[in-house]
Amino acid sequence: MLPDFKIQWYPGHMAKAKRNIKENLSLVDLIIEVRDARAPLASANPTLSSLGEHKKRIIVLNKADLADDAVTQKWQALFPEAIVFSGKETQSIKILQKKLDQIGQKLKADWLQREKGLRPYRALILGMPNVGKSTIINALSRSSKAKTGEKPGVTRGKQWISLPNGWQLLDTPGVMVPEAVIGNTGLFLALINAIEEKLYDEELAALHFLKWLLENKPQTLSERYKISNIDDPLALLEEIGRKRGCLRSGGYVETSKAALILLRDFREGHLGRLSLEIPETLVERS
Ligand SMILES: Nc1nc2c(ncn2[C@@H]2O[C@H](COP(=O)(O)OP(=O)(O)OP(=O)(O)O)[C@@H](O)[C@H]2O)c(=O)[nH]1
Ligand SMILES: [Mg+2]
Repeated sequence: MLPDFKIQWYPGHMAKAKRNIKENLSLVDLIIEVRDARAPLASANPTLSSLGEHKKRIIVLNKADLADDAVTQKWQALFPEAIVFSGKETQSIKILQKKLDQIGQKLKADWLQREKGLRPYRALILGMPNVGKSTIINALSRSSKAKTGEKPGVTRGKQWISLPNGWQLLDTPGVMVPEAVIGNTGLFLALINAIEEKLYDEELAALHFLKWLLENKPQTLSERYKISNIDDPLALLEEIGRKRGCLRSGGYVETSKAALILLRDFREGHLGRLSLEIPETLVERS
């Protein structure tokens, strides 16, 4: 039996995050909520969403290039308003740009009707750490003004970035939602690298991920690691370590290293396009 997967949250973090979001919301006309297309529910922001209930919102399912296309289409059918996005594909940038243009035109018409002066349209980019908020801003502004990086917590402070189409986007640090972590949510957040590594045990995350793969996508293991007849997560991690040269003298396998290889393989798409959450499984479970 694997021990439960747990995340060590900082107390007080959430209250500060809420205060920041409230402050930022008062500055903008629109919320662009970025989620990860591989886990659109785990990477949602239910608590924080309720703070901005009265603001217009666009949901962007980012990193679609890493998710299973067929599954993403199902999510799109459930959330027809959501924009499926990949920072790596120009087509999806155009779709988001068009959406912003439409909303901008509506705002302008409304301001003119109410005889209000014109000003730039403003949007707040909101989402869990590492979902790709800054990358989206850079894609839209065709610049690299927003700092991006493969670890969570890259954006530290607020930054306004202007787009050629009259919008100003407010980049913000990613926000975690500890209250919302139930079932596999914490594990999925760790896998998509939305949680700082010091807050959880990476080897345990890898073992839980292997258990999930065995139950949901066993072919991934044979395709990537050429392993097909092991059905115990720890034995599987050891075998991955053996195949990837994570060995110490005496044939001892460094499973902590093997865990990092597995996590990196998933995050960089080497396990193929893989969606962690699938609408059907959610329906079956409820
Ligand atoms: N494959 C893929 N990678 C992406 C995509 N969007 C962003 N990334 C990568 O994901 C990582 C995180 O991107 P950021 O834009 O820094 O994420 P963020 O949400 O601003 O993160 P914080 O500032 O830490 O909250 C970077 O390594 C990006 O290159 C995408 O659509 N596809
Ligand atoms: Mg950022």
